[in-house]
Amino acid sequence: MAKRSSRGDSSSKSRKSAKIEDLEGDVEVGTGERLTSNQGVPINDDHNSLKAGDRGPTLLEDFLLREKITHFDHERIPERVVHARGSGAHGYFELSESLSDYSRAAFLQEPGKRTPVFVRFSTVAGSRGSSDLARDVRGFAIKFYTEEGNFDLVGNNMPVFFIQDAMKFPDLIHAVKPEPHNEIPQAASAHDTFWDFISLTPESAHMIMWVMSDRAIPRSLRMMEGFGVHTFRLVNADGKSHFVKWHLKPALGLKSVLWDEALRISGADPDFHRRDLWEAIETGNFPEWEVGIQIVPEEDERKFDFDLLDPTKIIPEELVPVTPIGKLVLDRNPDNFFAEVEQVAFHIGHVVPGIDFTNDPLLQGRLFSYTDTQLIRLGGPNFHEIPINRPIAPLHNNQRDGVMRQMINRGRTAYDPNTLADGAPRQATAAEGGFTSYPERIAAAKVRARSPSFTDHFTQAAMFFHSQSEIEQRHIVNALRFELGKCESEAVRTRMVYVLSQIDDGLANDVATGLGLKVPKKIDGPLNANVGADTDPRRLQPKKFTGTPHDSPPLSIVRSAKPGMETAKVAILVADGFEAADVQALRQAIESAGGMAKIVAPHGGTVASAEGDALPVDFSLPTVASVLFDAVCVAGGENTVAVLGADNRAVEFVEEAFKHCKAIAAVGTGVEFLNGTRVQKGIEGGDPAVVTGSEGAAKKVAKGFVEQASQHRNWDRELQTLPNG
Ligand code: HDD
Repeated sequence: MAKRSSRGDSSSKSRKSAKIEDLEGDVEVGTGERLTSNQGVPINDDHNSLKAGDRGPTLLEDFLLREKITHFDHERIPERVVHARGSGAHGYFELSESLSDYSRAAFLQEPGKRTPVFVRFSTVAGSRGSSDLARDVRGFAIKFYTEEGNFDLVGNNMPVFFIQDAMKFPDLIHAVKPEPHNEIPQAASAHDTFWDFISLTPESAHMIMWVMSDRAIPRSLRMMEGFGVHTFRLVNADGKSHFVKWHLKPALGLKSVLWDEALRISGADPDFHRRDLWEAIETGNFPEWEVGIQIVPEEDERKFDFDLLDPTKIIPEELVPVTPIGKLVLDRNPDNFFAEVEQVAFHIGHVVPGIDFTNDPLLQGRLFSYTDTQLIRLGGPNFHEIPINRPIAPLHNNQRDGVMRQMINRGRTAYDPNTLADGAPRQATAAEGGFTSYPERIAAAKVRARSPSFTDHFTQAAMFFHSQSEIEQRHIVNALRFELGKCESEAVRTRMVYVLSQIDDGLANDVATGLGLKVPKKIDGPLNANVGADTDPRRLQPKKFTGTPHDSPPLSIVRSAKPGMETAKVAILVADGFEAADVQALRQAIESAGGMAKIVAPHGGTVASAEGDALPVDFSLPTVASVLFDAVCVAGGENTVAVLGADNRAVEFVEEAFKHCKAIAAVGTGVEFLNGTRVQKGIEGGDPAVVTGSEGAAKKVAKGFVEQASQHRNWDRELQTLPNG
């Protein structure tokens, strides 16, 4: 039965958390009800339209058919212009440190306080149905349902952005989206228009290093960082302001996949990230992040050699450490994807008292864009009434009517000031929690211009590149070779290689070699095309980076790796006649380390052990690939060599796991099977992440395997034994 909401006043006192059942609106429970029309009329036959005779024609009178088809015809709403592909979950933010010295926001005062949240993760470039594993920035948008209203932190998994001024956002997005003449390629930046724009926009250099790094192909949404990107303000009860940058660090550590793997995953399971998030929450492995902030006193605004208002810059953690302030936990999947994940409307301008903006020109432009977007996407100005968007704080104002208005406002006054309603709703004083904007002093000429303090585009790009481990640098080079290799225009490729040479000559040379190009000594015209038509082109031209780069280890996934295999998915490859003791030892070791063991066999159903016991198969080989697992084990058994050795899919399974630097274990005849594959090279070369043992040694193998799988990958394997590429 549908639950009816109390209508008329949105200040429902009973709403404590963001659970959809608690929000006003009708919730369909979905068990035992009778089928009805949208008018509540019970339906007797939902299989046949109303016809003149059982061979037709269908009658216009059939109001049930017409209602059903009409609703169906209108099921789609415009997808997001950017960040169309997403997945989301409910959870909470728990404060661990009071921020009362910095902010008056109610949800930041009492340690231990929990605030309900809804989080939506996304890719940027692809459309709704695109693959999760595109090389792309990931959106990380959090709606905090605080008692003072909703606060949205609409961030990404990278702490910088491509451009400095919102004026260029439509150009950036037009350049990265599929090319307009043929709508190719989907969810990919590897094409001419993107690199044409980027090569003319050197302010993107730092962001390009991030997007070409493994950060752009995360192993899981649960294993990536989140950043608010812009410098924001926190304002305390005395009106004192501090600059802040928001950070989220995943409890499971940062992990990524390889590009070759990403390509395979896109085919094997395009919902890889969405499924992973869903399954983790369903199995009680709640994704968790440490939330932190970098705090800069107002008086220190100009002490850095970059501008705090420039969204292409980070504050290196060595200069201002991240102060942990709490944790974000996601513990509930949505009930309905459309109602929640699709209709959630984020806006960087949704702030609460105690949180305020800076003049970052990208942030300022975003303040306009988000409401405008919701108007077109969700159809009108009442999108805040959709359950997922409703604040848990009471809502009273004189806004009225509009498309799909849900609230039935009582009374005759819809204006302020009034006497007829005793002046209600009245403004709140600051002491009562009324929002007051930070009174930043501004004395300036009105100009279309960019600050010269925004001109250094290469110092932090070089810092990022040099802070990476050897393998990560190699991945950046390979990513650039792939992306630029897909560009048809040699002029674009050459120009881009020149831009790279402004960051680092070695990087530019390596990329150029892969493209069969030479790095040009100079290019025609100015490097920075992002200047006004009448601006002196020498102004705002960035300089090549020539100094010693700052080394910031937290920028590297490998250097800041957190060992462990919690929630790692491990395939145990078996054939009929397998050694039950092997499976048991491996499974026990994997599960006690927090991993998940999955039985993979040539066929579905069950497999029989040497003793004849049946073991349920989780996945049959035709339905999976080893790219969907973090590590692979092979159990011994009388048929292991004959059956798995003769099965191309089994051979490919272990060879790919080897190629992707994953830990591999084998016991008894499992080792013989591996010796017939490319993994033999690893065994012979003493690769520590290929752990083998003879029959009966399963426990020892399992122990060694868990140690190796806890390292996530053996990157040395790629450096030493696998060809570059
Ligand atoms: Fe944006 C969506 C993050 C710059 C205009 N943006 C959107 C989402 C995220 C971000 C995570 C998806 C929210 C969701 O899940 O529904 N955007 C960013 C970050 C930026 C950024 C971190 C730079 C620091 N965005 C940016 C600019 C503009 C926009 C400069 C326009 C001037 N963004 C939009 C939008 C979207 C959006 C067109 C599309 C769907 C939506 O807003 O609700 O308004």
